[in-house]
Amino acid sequence: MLGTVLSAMMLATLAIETIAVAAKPNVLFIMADDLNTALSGYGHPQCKTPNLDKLAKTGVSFTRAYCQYPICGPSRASIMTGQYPDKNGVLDNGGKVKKDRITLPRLFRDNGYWVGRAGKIYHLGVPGEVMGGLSASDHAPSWDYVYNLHAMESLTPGKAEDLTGEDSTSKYPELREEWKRRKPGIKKLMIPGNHQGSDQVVVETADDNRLLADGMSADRAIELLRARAVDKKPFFLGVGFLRPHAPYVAPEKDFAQYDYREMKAPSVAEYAKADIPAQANGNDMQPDRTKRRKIRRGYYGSVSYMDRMVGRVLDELDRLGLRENTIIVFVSDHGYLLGEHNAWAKSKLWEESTRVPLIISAPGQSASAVECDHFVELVDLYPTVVELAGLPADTGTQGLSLAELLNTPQAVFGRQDAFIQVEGGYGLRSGKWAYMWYSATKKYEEGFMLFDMDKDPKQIRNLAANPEYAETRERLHQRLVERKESAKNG
Ligand SMILES: [Ca+2]
Repeated sequence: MLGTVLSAMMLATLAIETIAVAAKPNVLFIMADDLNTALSGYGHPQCKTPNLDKLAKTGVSFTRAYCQYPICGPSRASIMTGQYPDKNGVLDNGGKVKKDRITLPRLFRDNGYWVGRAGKIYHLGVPGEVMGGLSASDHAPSWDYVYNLHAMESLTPGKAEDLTGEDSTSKYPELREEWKRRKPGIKKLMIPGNHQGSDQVVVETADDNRLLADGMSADRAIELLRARAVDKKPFFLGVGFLRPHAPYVAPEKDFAQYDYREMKAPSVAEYAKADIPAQANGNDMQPDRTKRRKIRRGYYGSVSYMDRMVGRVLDELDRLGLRENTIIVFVSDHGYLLGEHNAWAKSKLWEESTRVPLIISAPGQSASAVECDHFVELVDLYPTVVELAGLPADTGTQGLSLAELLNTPQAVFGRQDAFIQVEGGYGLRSGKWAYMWYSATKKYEEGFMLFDMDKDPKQIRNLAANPEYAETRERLHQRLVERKESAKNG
């Protein structure tokens, strides 16, 4: 009799423990760097991302997700604080999140979670800081545990080709020796003549995860997941991959999937016709046709490598039996221009540099393998993850939770447009329109752009000066100013 009672009590205790664990779902927050929507699951015709496509089958893919600011530091700070850049004050890569801000990971720490990161979550200068083993823009109160990268990046042994900058590849062997001699965590390592992260350098390496930043992050993430499977602590793990951020350092086998001669590059002549303000012009890189194609191959090969590393982490999550109780977010900090608008890289309001892939797969969500076409912003991720985990809402966040959209992607949603900013300019994506406004500076006149995204998705015909659209422009301008004010003061 006593035995039966004890067993019943033990069972009851066990049941309570099970419920307690289920009440605290884990979070695996995966970020890519400078990844635009070049995912096969997002309909890209050339880039292959089988692992992310598989994740999308278990979750919701957001087709109109926009970053708040298309460069690393401000975008990442905005995601982690749940606040717009004008509110949290991080408006360039030198900015840092205030120590006392209850960031998304910090909120989980405060609620009894083990919280760690492997790789780049807050801003990290690629490749200089990575080669120097630094992480100067991190937010220490966010984490119980950090894994800082220290990798050779451009200097990794392999076949290197510089497609845009001053060709410094002949200096790589000597610099590699310097890298080996230096202690990590002291100083950035810079490559002479290189624009540190914007030059389009491709390095084809051996398939050795111990040499490559994303392989290192995946390895460490796997170790950390294994430790959580043992200690059973609920966790928030941020895994920050560097690729496809330039330099395009990845194994030869990932590049081998792409023949540069088959890469579809945008037409220089078509974009050259566009009437746009000077601020919207890209940088001065003007690679020739062959180089344009090789850059695409470099970018896509890097995306495929990153995708493979995401696959390793997700496979381990499955193997450990943690998947069912883990909220998975996959997102990029901003998009990337690969010659569209005759522009390169980021920091512009164009669609290619502001729109990002976003996939969320959470326990208990009823929608899977579906797309959601609502306009959403990366500032929305903070309240979304908090709601999914059942934590108390943080009053300082400005985003809207997407949790309901994971059950009903077409449900009515409070956000009707997306708001983006860059240095000197603001953008609004609304219905069929893309509207951008650059204010006047000492150097530039005030500039406007208006594109009909139904008829002109490549954003070539600027309608801002066309009197037929004056009313539309005025309406969008008012809305943009409204959004700008509420981003700062809301
Ligand atoms: Ca970035």
